[in-house]
Amino acid sequence: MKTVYSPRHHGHAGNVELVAGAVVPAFEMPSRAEYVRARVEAVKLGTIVTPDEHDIAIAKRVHRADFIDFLPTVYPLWLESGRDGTAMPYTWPTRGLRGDVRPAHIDALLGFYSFDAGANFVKGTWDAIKSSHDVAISAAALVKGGERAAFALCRPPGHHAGSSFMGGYCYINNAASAAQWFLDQGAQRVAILDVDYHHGNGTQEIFYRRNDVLLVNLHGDPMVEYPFFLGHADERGEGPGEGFNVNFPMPWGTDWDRWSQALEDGCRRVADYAPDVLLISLGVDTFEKDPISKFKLKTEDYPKIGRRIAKLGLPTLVVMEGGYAVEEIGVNAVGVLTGFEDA
Ligand code: SP5
Ligand code: ZN
Repeated sequence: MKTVYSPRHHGHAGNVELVAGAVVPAFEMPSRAEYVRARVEAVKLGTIVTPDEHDIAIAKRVHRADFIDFLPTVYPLWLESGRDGTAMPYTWPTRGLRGDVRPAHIDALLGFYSFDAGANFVKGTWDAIKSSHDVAISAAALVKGGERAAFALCRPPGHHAGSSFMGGYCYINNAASAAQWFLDQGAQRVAILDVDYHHGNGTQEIFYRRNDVLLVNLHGDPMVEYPFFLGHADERGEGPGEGFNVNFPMPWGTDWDRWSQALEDGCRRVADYAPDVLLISLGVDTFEKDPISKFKLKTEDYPKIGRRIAKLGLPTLVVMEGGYAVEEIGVNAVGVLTGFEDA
């Protein structure tokens, strides 16, 4: 399988985030993508290609245009306001405040377009966001062109980004945009299987009222786990989308035995839907040694994930999401892909 990768992710570096009341170096860092790329090369998974440039209008099919247009302006506005370093929000229009009036100040705009303080900007962030989206659409084009599968080595990730908000290291929802791109290219039904440790709240929000995208999410129980405010089992979709959203929240400590049962149930839902194409939101933060997560998957489990997905027999686009045990991220993520190829 081919991998699409862009070196332009490198400029998105040196970010900080808030953890337990302290500002610390962000867990989402450039070496993540480099460990994955190195492992793709080491196991000779297939050719690594650089993405083509794709019109950002593609992303506006799943995101509000004003949100997408805001992203390249963030860091220039931040500098204009006399700051440097990391741009991040500190206030949000939550209950009791006006969320319908777009403010003018950069501090307010950051909160207006975010649900947390986890999608921060440095000088090279916009270029990395754009390149990550180019990676996803270029890899989708490989699948559309007849490849059985392709790997979009996206960085930054995307599944927490919704129609008009960023958060959780995510800005543009690469998987959602690629899913929409397949539909716009003539696909009738698309399925997304999100195996990242965290619930893909952005993807869920984007497709919640739609019946042309089935979304299956396996993740930590939002009662105790980030992003906390979405991802419960009773969220099944709304209106025409009812029944097209499937959540499998699982408790801290979940191991392969339990997790693989949810994978089996999720794969059956995908098979029943019989989509034209399958997207995998691939996070390997389910790993036992992940520094911010509490599942117990082992390195030997990742190829089994790939094998089960391959058994669906569908054209498949794998989109990189999370995973923060940096030194093992390559072995684990590429383990899913080699498992897929071996099936
Ligand atoms: C794409 C993705 O995986 N985003 C995850 C964003 C998680 N942000 C919240 C991190 C909360 C960290 N809690 C840290 C406990 C460290 N001991
Ligand atoms: Zn995650």
